[in-house]
Amino acid sequence: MRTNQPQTVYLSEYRVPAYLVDHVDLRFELFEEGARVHSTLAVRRNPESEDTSGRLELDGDSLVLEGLQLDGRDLEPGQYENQGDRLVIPEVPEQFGLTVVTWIEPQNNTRLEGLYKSSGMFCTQCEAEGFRCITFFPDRPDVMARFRTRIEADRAGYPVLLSNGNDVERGDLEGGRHFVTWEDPFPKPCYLFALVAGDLVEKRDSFRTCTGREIDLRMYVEPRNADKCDHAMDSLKRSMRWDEDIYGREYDLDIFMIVAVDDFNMGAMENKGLNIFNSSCVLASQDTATDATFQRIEAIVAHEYFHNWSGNRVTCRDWFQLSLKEGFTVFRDSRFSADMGSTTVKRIEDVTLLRTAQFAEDGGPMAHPVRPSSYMEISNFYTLTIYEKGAEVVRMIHTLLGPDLFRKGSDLYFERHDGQAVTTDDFVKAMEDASGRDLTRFRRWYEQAGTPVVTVRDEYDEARQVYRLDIHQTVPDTPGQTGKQPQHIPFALGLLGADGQPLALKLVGDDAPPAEQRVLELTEASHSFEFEGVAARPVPSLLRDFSAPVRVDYPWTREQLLFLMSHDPDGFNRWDAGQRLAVDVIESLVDAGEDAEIEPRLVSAYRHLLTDEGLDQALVAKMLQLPSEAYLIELAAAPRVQQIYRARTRVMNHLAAALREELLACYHRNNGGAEYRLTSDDIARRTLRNTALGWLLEIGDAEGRVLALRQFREADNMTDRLGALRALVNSDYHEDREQVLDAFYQRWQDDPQVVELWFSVQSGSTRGSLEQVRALMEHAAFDWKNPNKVRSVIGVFAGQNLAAFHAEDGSGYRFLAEQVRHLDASNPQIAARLVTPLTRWRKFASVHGEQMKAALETIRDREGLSKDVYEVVHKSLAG
Ligand code: B3K
Ligand code: ZN
Repeated sequence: MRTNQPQTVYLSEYRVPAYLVDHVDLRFELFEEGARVHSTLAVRRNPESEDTSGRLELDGDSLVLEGLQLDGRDLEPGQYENQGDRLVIPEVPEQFGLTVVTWIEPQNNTRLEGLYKSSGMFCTQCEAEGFRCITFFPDRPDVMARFRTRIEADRAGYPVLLSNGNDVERGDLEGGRHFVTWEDPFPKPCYLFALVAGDLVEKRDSFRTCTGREIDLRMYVEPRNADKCDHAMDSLKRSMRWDEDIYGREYDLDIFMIVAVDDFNMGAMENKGLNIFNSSCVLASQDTATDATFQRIEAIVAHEYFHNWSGNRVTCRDWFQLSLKEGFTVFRDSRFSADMGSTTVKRIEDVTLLRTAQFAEDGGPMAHPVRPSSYMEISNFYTLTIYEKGAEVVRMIHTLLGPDLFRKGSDLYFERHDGQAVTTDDFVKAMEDASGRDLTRFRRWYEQAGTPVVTVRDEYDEARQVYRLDIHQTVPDTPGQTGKQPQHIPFALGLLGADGQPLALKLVGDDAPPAEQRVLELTEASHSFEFEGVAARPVPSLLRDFSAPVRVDYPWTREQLLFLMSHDPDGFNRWDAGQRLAVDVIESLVDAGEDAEIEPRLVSAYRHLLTDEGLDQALVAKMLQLPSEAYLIELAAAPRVQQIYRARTRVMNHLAAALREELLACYHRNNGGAEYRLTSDDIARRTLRNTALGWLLEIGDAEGRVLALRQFREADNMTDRLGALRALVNSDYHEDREQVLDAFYQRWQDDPQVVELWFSVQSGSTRGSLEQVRALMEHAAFDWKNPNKVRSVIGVFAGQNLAAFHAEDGSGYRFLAEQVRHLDASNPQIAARLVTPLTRWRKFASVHGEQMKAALETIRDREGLSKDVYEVVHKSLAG
């Protein structure tokens, strides 16, 4: 068991830094046995600080201190104190130069924070607190400095040497070594520092900005990946154009670089001018990447690029403000993706993630506000709440202000705070000042955790021709927060008449001209809205386009849902009505006997979707997906996973059997031999045919099997090849399953990204067992040091193969706990992420809950537990 409890950091204890650093001069000597880092800082006392003690404190982690000089003079042992995680110099002048020399071992760095090696190359990850693993430094985002970086390494092994900014000098050194010096003219926090050294090929392109500047775009990848850069490069250029068009933001440096590395804890990192990407989030070709991967790459390239303004030029004052940059940037990349493809489909995908995973987080032991007020380990707060709910909060401001005032607000924000480290409140203030709107109550979205529940009841008064909505909101208690205040909720809605036509909405006592959609603003616990001139009881279409991240409680009947499914002009709500209907049908079967009837109207609704070619096929492709088990579990108060799994499978099999002919027709209709393209239409066609194939194989259809085997052999792209593989792996055709898995591996074993897909198809298959997952971990391609492999086997098993993870005997929980204990020693960040499914133990029925809790306790009792895992496990077990 860990003996010393990690410290909690509180927002209320924020103080401005006592010392500022204006300039950092870095020199890296890179060797196989380690690296020596020479750092010279131009330091001065912060005039805004009340701390006049003259004491300088720098952060450090796992550093060997080799030298320390103040204004060129060596400091004697008594003049400083090296506490390991802190270097203290008790007396420093008002202004001085400090030189620190440290020795580090990147080749042994398995945490992948700071400077480390991946596939033979050196690379860095400094956000949030990785820079302190490189040298002693005030490692906090409100210390912004200009960086100059000289990298020295063996020329043959590391021909490419990169850092932030512009390369200003290069040359040869003795012993076959060389150097490059980089200078970044923009002051930045150290979390945006980056360095890369390796044997990489360069792909070049360029972009002309709105003011006519030519920007040099470069991608650096391992030679074997040279043909997988085009999509990322195109995505980058589209992002640059979009940020100019929509936000008026022009790129500032003359070079923009992207590097792909295989071992990376997350998706990518927005280092100034030198973005570093997880290979799986940047490399793609038609042959190796699925449609989903192509889309993910476009979104992540855009996200990191957009950070150049929302994150780098204007950064966070402290890590409690993380959503300032992440929420805003996710909002930006989400709108970008919507503009590049289908707005409705993108909204459906965002809301699916939010409702399945963020709502679960908000209802669990790690629930925290968009702006948290405390943490132990900041790495644990790169959460769905900070990112996705944070984006929803910005989106609500956009809805309340409208696009023009929102743009005015973002212009003011960028102008007012360029070059500063600021707070979420500064962001809201800029929006308020530019629009003249009062967002006082709206700020509660940043302060209160938990998903609000909006209860809607309605009444129709035929005599008065008035339709009334009574709306009530509550925000549930979360750990450490009770008795919450009402939040400011934009609630978009429309009303449909019996003929399916939208009604013109006119509120009693309101002068606004009638409109087919209104955004009601909920600011109190309860409101009543009366609509006049309503000739008959309408069907309400509530929370259109999911205008706020809330749960809506309204007693929908199946008739109403079927009606909305085919008539709602809001595409999102048409999809949502289908989801609600399917949820209702599946839930009603959870406790029913095997012979209970399955709602026949669900079959006809799906038949309609499959056969009416006039419908938007991208939307149909989404509407045909049944709600996931994870979502059904999230919705249930005390979920019984096995019963939910069986009920959902029954519905799927029933639909597949009843609609066999339609599925075959849908498959053939969408199986054109056309050239592979990434348009929404083409993506929809591939989704439809692979969905059809999956359902046919689910019921063991012989014709479906033949089609899948042929598609597997003949596909000219990874989406279809993987679609066929997945369908066969999820079928009862065991021999085929083994054959295609083997053939696939033989063909793609040298491509790590494809091998990750191969792993996840198996570990996420509900036909797969825990033994099979254990066998995958013994496979030659599995690598504990590579986070992608760990995620694609262990993470996917616990997150997608829910029937096996929640096995009655508790074996899935014990398995996960065992892997977390193992991984914590080498990579605490990834270990802490893996714990997530166990943290939800209180939600599950008694036996499961107890088994999950017991598994958590075995993690808690591990000796030398990391701060990351300590925080998650202790908060989950508390209370
Ligand atoms: N800002 C990085 C995330 C860093 C995570 C550090 N544990 C990627 C992004 O959100 O763009
Ligand atoms: Zn980000």
